[in-house]
Amino acid sequence: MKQDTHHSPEWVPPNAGSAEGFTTNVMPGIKSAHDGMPGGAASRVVAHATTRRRDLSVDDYVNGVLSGNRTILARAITLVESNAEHHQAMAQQMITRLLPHSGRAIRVGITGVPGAGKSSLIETLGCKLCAAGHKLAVLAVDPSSSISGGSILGDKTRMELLSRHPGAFIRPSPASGVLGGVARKSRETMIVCEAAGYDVIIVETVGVGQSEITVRSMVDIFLLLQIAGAGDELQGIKKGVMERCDLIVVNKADGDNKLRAETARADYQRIVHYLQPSTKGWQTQALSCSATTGDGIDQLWANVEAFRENTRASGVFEKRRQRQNLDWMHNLVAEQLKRDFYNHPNVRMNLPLIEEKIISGTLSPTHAATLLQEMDKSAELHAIAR
Ligand SMILES: Nc1nc2c(ncn2[C@@H]2O[C@H](COP(=O)(O)OP(=O)(O)OP(=O)(O)O)[C@@H](O)[C@H]2O)c(=O)[nH]1
Ligand SMILES: [Mg+2]
Repeated sequence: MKQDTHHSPEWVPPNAGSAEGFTTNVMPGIKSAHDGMPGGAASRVVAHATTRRRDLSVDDYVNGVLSGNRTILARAITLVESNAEHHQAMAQQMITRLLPHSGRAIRVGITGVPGAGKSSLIETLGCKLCAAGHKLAVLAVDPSSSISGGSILGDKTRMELLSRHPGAFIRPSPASGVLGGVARKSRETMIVCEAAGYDVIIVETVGVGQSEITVRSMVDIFLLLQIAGAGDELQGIKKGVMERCDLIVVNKADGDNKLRAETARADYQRIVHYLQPSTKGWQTQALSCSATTGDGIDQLWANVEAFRENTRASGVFEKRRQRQNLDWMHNLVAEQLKRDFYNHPNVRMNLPLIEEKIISGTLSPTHAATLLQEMDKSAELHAIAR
């Protein structure tokens, strides 16, 4: 029987014949209503048949990830991103077992204003890297998803070629939680991808606010993508951002824009000499490239490799990772303490009234904080007076 692989469920081994006892072919759902129910309008969409996926054990996750199974990798990341408590417990066990298999990739952060061409650059660079035999994972840290619930980076569409490449794995930003939580999940996602054999990890983020600092704290090398011509205020170029990056790359150096891009590059190259370098022993470089034509992309990657060699030799690379691990631990502790605090029954019970009192001016924020902390220490339930 001819297999319609498109509808083959993902648990089916690629070589499974029809005699394997698997449901190896799922028929597409029927589009028009035909359930015989009164009022069944033809326009009603009938849901596709859904299949319950088998729950995986920690062993399944670990073995699947280590063998490079993409489906399990994707599910392992979903586990990491889950806020459910039993998922988090499993995720921690999994991460602990994957950690010894991680750390061998180069971790590259890319920031820049919306439209600078980050995704396009990752597409062009990524295709080159994959063609050269690298395995590339692209992650996104998207500050908008923590505020509005929407995602500005969750677009696979602009990395269409790359997303079809078997050597590439693209994962949009986790869609929930405060940025701190998103960062924790992205760190763990990075570990999972490295354990699955990805040797280049690229983290894309939009250059707004805290997200840059967050991404800097989890990558080895940080790249600021710029475009010539947009005013500095538009690009949000503050001294701080430039002092956090190791490479400044002026993108869209093509066509009419080539000359302006080159001028901008030269300006940046001059400026960086007056700034504090982001990485000890490495002079921040200004480059130009075009994600569209591919010009300058090889040179860009050569700089990333030079950075890695240089910082490895000086020990700065390893030191940064050690410090990042310490920060990671402290962030986890802070996050956990905060969660426990707000989950304490006394705090949960009294918080709404306390907030009311602060708003009406009958309780000072400092007093309120002290009150809450005392409640948090008490094992007995205690309601404050109105
Ligand atoms: N001419 C030219 N256009 C480019 C280049 N790189 C990107 N673009 C265009 O710039 C627009 C934005 O590119 P993206 O790659 O989506 O930019 P981004 O920085 O990822 O944007 P966000 O994800 O929204 O923050 C698209 O229309 C691209 O086609 C380039 O090198 N040259
Ligand atoms: Mg993008």
